Amino acid sequence: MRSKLEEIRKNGREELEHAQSLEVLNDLRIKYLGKKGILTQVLRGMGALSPEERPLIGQLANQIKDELEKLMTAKSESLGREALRQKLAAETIDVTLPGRFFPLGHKHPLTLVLDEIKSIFTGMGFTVAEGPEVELDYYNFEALNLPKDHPARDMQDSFYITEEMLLRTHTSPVQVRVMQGMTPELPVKIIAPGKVYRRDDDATHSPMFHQVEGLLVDKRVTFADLKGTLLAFARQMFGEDRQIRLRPSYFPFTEPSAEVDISCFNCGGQGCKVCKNTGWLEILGSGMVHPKVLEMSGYDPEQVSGFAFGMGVERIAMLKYGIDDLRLLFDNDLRFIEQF
Ligand code: 2U9
Repeated sequence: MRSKLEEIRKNGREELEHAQSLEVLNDLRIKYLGKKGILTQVLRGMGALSPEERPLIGQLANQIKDELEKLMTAKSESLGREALRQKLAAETIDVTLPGRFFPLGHKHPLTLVLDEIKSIFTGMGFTVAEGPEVELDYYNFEALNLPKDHPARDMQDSFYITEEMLLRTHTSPVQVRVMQGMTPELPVKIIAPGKVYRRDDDATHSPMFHQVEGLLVDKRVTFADLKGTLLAFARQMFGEDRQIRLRPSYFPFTEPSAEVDISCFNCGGQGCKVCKNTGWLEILGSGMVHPKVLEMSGYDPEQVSGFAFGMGVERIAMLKYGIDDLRLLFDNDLRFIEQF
């Protein structure tokens, strides 16, 4: 038994010495130390030994088992190191190659303009309010002094979902929701940016476009406050030497109402191609909130007053960047978008 064990030790050492791969090493582990391995078989046969011999042989077998295990661990480490060395030697990295180019995206011109408008008004103390694009007829029309039979509804031919629900035609319903949510608290001082939908589609109209509307309701708000606020906006957006001009207009939700023009930033008001020789460019609509609109949203028109305005973001972007076709803003042609 002793000589058999010594032979296992000798063969094991030799075979391990010559193992050239982790696979061969694994086979040897099974061959010598596995459940049906050579050493295990010998240990199983120890029952036939005399009681004096048994502990001595057992001790020797365990010694050999330990030795072979240690040799296997050492061999496994050295084979692993060698495999890694060979892998690294075969792998050539050319550090002189140019790096990979990851193009960085940037903001769409409409987002740039929207961000700038928001920043100008938040700088004047307005808060940004948002609301649903699928809206109830009540918030979109009724509460804005546009009852069912009002002729001005025709100008905003809409996409209806049901008789009482539609895609909002302006962001005014957001202001109505905010007013009704906070009445009688003052001031209401918000802008409402977002997508709006109308049945229009040509070089200057798209069925979906963006608006920013503004609303200030407080005690003693006057037309002069409206004019001062819009002048400050025009100058920050289009240049410090801009002038504004207000022309009488009509909206069902404001009274009086006014269209707002800025002096042409291209010619300074002399007349040129950009302003079609008028010296002025129309940028937004505005007015004092109609007493009925205040009343319907829970404010007493005898106690408070307000101004409101609205602008089309696409129109502002087209003016600011000299874009002549609205559709360019929605085509997503990188040759166009990358210019901003
Ligand atoms: C409430 C009360 C009044 C919002 C206003 C305009 C004038 C206006 C147009 C500009 C170009 C729409 O995109 S456009 O076609 N808008 O001229 N909008 S006053 O008035 C409000 C809004 C909410 C409660």
